[in-house]
Amino acid sequence: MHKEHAYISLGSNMGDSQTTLTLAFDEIDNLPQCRLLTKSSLYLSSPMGPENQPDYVNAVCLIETALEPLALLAQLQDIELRYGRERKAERWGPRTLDLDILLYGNQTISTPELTVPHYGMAEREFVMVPLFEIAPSMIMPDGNAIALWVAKCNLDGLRRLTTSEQA
Ligand code: ROI
Repeated sequence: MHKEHAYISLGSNMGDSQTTLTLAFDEIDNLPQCRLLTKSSLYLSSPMGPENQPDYVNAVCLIETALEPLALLAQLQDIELRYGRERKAERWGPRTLDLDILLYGNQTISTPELTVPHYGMAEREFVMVPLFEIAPSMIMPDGNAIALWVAKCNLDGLRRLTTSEQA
């Protein structure tokens, strides 16, 4: 069976976000033909987009999977729905659980359903910092070291939750 490595981002700012993310790691590990290899700490982050919404809890994980990208996306969307995700009209509004495929092997994917590498990841400190935590020597799709991408991020609104703060 052919397996690929994929990085997935997790985010939540409605309900008990820390518990949701902790449970989501297990859900991902339990998906068919998926194994969770590494997870980051949980981070508290100021909302990107509309500011009149609660802070987010964010994290990323690395999985090994035999699912094709679109099959993996469908499984992640199924988890989102089971955690109460409603697709609302408001762009960039609050959400109970958001799961995105950041990277899938070294593939570039551009379909109406899925864009990989994830289009906004470079500007999102709440993605890049947890990613740097679990993959500090990664070379990004543009050929640069991840450390360079992180160095360009604004880290003001981001804080790693300490062990004692985590649910
Ligand atoms: N802002 C933060 N801090 N974290 C997120 O996960 C997140 N997700 C989003 C938008 C609304 C863009 N803002 C976010 O989808």
